[in-house]
Amino acid sequence: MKNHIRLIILAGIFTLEWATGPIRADMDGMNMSPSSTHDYSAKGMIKKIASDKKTVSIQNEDIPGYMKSMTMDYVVQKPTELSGIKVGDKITFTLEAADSGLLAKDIKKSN
Ligand SMILES: [Cu+2]
Repeated sequence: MKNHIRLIILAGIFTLEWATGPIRADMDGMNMSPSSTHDYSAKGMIKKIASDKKTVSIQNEDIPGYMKSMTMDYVVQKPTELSGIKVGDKITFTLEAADSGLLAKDIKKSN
């Protein structure tokens, strides 16, 4: 969801609206704790790869305690990890959630 990164950045500003209104509904099931970096092991499917391989869109399976299954854009830590991987492939990856946004690392093809 494209709103996700923006929500992280603006979480502090929109805390009230986010807790009570329509913005929260957009990312229901997602725990966006501010001011910390966390790694989550994740599984998913590649939905889109930028031509420079620096960003990727991944439909993730549920990540307990963080977010439900959804498709989101990630910055790729090491674009070389995407060689041999194409749209539609199932992968495992580590999702690093930081204040600055979402990073996908340790991307590996799975079965
Ligand atoms: Cu999300």
